[in-house]
Amino acid sequence: MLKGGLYIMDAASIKQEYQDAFDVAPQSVFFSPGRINLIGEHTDYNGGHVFPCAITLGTYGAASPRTDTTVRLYSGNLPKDGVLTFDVNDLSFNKGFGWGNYPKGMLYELAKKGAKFDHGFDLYVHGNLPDGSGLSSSASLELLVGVIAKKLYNLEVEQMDLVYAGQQVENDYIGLNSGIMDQFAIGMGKKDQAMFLDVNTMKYEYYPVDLGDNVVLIMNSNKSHDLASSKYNERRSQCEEALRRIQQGVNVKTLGDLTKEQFDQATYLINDATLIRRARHAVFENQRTIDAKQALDDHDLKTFGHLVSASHISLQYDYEVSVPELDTLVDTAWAQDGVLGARIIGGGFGGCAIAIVSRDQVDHVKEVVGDTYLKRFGYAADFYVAEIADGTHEVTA
Ligand code: GAF
Repeated sequence: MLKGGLYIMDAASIKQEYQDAFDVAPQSVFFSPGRINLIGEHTDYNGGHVFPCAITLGTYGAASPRTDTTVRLYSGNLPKDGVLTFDVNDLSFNKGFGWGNYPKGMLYELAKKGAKFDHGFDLYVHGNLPDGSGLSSSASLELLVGVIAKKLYNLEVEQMDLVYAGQQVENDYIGLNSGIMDQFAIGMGKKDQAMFLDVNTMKYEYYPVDLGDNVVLIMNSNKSHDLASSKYNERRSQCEEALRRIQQGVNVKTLGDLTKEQFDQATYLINDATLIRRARHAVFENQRTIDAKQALDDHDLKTFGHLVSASHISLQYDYEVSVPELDTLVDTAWAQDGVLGARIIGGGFGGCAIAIVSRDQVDHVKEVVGDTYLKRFGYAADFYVAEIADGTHEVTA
């Protein structure tokens, strides 16, 4: 069923789709969310803080064990790919295997941790995370398969083990040197709660998202961020190089250990304009994230909104991960009454931005931002009010 441009799914419909694809009913059904991030972008792999939440848009999966060692995969989003198959005795990466590498990679990483797969399974997935939108459909799929494998093979693993395995799929199997934020938010999410995570220590707290009369409006540029992985990896290496140079004179383990003042005094050690801007983003964004949580503690939504917008400016000019499409969404939102702040979310180079908007101004903001975007780029942006959801779990139909 389509509603507001989005495919609306539930456990019953995914069961039916599985049955149509494989001719029998599935044994179990699971849901894995996508994620947004209130603030704290490109801080995770720099040892800083992040403030994400899982959302109700995500990926459904229906699965049943098989008696042989074959795994059959089918995606309701990519029917043209047909059924992908592999054997649990060969979990090696294969570029031509496309989206199937995420489930296969998850089994590969779990096998490295000692999981034994003595039989295969059939899996049907269907998600309503818009394609290439930066709401983390890949981490959603990784955690989905992790939770399914835990159930089908009676694995003795904690949800956090699956979170780490998901990150390893990205880093070691797929080759994207991402941080832990997406898998963490998706695996550990709780309804109506954000998670304030210090990646240096992996200590976190759940934080009720109370934005008063405001909502988080997701603004999807519909410009895919698909080709962003090489630039993402480049940003990460630039931060690592800046850190190496700082470490010549200052005793720190990560950029997240530095205060803004310590960073300022260490810039002479970096002594390169681009590296200074990259590292400055990481250090200042970390502090902004801590300050944003404090602002919410103080019920100071105005300051929270300013920090959200400052994050965008830093991502645009210092980190250089924005694109005109995202800047247009954000700039236009900033100019509207009832918008407390707006910024790009996720890795960048396309995908989504968020705006913190007064509930009674949402329709107006969607209309003005949508019209401006359509006129400038010739295709439409999409808008969804974020609903904050539980992390990956089995659902009953
Ligand atoms: C992507 C990555 F997967 C995350 O780890 C994080 O670095 C994010 O970009 C930027 O904050 O979503």
